[in-house]
Amino acid sequence: MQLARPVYRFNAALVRAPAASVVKGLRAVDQGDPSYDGVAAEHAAYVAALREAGLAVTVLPPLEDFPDSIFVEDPALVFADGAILLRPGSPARRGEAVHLAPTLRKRFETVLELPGKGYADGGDVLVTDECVMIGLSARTNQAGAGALASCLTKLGLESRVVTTPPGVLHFKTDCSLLDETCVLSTHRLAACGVFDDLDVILVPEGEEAAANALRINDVVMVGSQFPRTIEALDAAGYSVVPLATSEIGKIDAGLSCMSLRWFDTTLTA
Ligand code: CIR
Repeated sequence: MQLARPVYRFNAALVRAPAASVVKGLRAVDQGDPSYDGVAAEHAAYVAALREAGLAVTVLPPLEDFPDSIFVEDPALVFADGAILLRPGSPARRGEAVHLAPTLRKRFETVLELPGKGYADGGDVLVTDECVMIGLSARTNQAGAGALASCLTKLGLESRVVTTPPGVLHFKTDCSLLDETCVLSTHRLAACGVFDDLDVILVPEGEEAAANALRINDVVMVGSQFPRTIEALDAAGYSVVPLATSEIGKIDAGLSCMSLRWFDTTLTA
């Protein structure tokens, strides 16, 4: 793909403040509800870290009817040249895209809507220098992946449909991009062969949830409760920003899913 700038270079982001209902967010394994105050504190620290990394962050108001709407990356995708409104795989989350649409239409000239009836979550999409990887999962089916690929083509982006290991919520639950040539991945995902053309740093056993890190500009944000992953990234030369994710982790979230990030050429900063 011909990208105008590094794939992790951003200057703008959209997030949504948590609603009180966030404590009832979806989860695969119930470890008890997160506390609202705990989620709000982790979210506030995340927004501060995005700003510190150089992004102009817009915070959208909470949506009580959608406990998981804090995870704005699932109902939409954004790129420098346009946005895509998705159809989330979880029926409880399908209405979230409608609430993002007006904001995206204000910011992007091109806003595509996923055609057909398939479903796709942004959490299943990893953008690399070479292509956009779309992971099939319980939240993204073949029809949705095909429809998404057609939208990406319209935005001039190449894509590849890959699989997510069984039991893993989203493709990006188990991986993140570190730079043009390297990804952070769990062993189980890397073993599927999806990253054979890239360098891979494996998260240490027992720290699988650390794989959902977030490279933005000069830093890599990583869950602060994963010391061995932080050490490995540090040793590899990355500038690590540890962020607490233990409360949002109770509703299966990591760092990438709480924002939509892009490079806005109309911003001068
Ligand atoms: C859900 O199950 O949809 C939310 N509780 C967590 C979504 C996290 N999103 C992501 O990793 N992309």
